Amino acid sequence: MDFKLISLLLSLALSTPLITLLFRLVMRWWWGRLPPGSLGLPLIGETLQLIAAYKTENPEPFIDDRVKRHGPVFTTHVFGEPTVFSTDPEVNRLILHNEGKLFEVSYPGSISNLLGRRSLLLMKGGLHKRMHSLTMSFNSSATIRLHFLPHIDRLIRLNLGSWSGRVLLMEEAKKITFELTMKQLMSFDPGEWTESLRKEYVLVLEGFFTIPIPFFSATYRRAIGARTKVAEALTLIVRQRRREQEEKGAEKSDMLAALLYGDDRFSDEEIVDFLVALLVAGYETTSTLMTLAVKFLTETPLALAQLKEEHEDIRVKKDPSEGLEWTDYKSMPFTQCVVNETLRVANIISGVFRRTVADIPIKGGYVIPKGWKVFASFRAVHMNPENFKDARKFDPWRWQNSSGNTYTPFGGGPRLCPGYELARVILSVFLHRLVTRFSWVPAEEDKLVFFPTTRTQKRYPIFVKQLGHDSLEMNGN
Ligand SMILES: *[C@@H]1O[C@H](CO)[C@@H](O)[C@H](O)[C@H]1NC(C)=O
Ligand SMILES: *[C@@H]1O[C@H](CO)[C@@H](O)[C@H](O)[C@H]1NC(C)=O
Ligand SMILES: CC(=O)N[C@H]1CO[C@H](CO)[C@@H](O)[C@@H]1O
Repeated sequence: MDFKLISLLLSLALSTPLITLLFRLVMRWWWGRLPPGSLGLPLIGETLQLIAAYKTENPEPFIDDRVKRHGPVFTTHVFGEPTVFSTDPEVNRLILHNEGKLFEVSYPGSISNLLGRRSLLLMKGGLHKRMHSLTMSFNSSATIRLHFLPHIDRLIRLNLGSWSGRVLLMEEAKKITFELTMKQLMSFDPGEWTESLRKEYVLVLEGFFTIPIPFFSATYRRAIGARTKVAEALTLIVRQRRREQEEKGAEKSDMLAALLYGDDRFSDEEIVDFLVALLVAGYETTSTLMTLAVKFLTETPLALAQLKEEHEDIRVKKDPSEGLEWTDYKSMPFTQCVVNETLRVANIISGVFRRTVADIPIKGGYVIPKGWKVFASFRAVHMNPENFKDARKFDPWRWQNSSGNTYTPFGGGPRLCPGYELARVILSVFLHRLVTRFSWVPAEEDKLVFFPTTRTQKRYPIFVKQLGHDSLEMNGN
């Protein structure tokens, strides 16, 4: 992080309170019916307050204060631009469902450089539609059931097989999700090559949140370098698979096969950017989800006990060497409540940025001007006691009675996250193998933070102990 630079800017800005005041008055006059709010300091706006709040376990005050002062939709200035911030489920729905019509996707330039110009997150219009429907087809239950479930189960067992004593849960979860993603995308089994690619990947990801001033950041430059290496490695794979296809025809049934052999004729560059983006999407979010589910369960012993019971029932009915089947996955109702509640409390995707393509009237008689940045906060909706009783409490049982119609853990509309079904299956299988094989206790106190990404500060170290019944079996294969 470029703290020196930030503090320099800060002192510069603080020395000019008059300019701030003037700026605000001009903004108010110019934009008339803009949702109320404060733009904070010139240049950096309220970015520092936002970051400070999200670095604690309790970021709610940043939003709550502003909602109290200005209402559920307010104007602020974060990450280099004035931004309309929505905490209102109705306005969020408007934003998500009018993608491509009234709003378009918009991320800071530093992020687009890392993802690649052609990545799914940044794509617009027809190309996005084609790529998205392709990934959505991979989300379908049938594909997961037929092609991925056996691999998911096998790779998770293989990884858990090497656990003993102290385990850094977040690191292990990342290793598992990376291996799973490589398998799904390109049919690669874990090995030295995937592990060295993963190391480069970690560098790319570190670059993601070095905003606000990426140009000066060493981390960011290193990330761009790492991205080039990852892209080169993937380009070789794509070329090789194209050659194989010309010689032998399509043999594999992974994502790369769908990209290469479909009717869309994607270029190598398009495919590589797409793969990079999918690796980013799967890797960080799914592994965080796995880690936090375990953390929340550990802190809620009643829920853990009920979850264990559900999975023991499945375990005793099966031969130890047998893999999990789709019917097993479908007989985990309480696990699904745990998955939903983990997603709600953790808010791994805390919201989405968009840009307006027209003046957009919203409730309260306000107008978001054309070309403005908006942020639809999912977190604010999920943490609002009006939508969820005792909103800060991890309470999986709440899902037994309600389906939560303000609940959007994976976004929605045309950009609904394509991996959501897959993430649910991975987490469910992981929990099954974990609770039927190990007991554990936290090795250290660890804290949840939300910036730069949602994670625990110490990567959640735990001590694991094998349970008696399967010490001789289940060594994976
Ligand atoms: C769910 O509903 C049942 C019956 O309607 C009720 O007894 C139970 O307390 C409810 N559970 C929760 C968590 O609200
Ligand atoms: C979990 O949330 C989804 C919405 O994403 C909902 O359709 C589903 O019914 C919920 N599951 C449970 C067990 O409540
Ligand atoms: C659960 C779900 O949304 N499945 C979708 C996955 O993709 C297929 C094919 O595009 C859709 O038909 C499914 O509805």
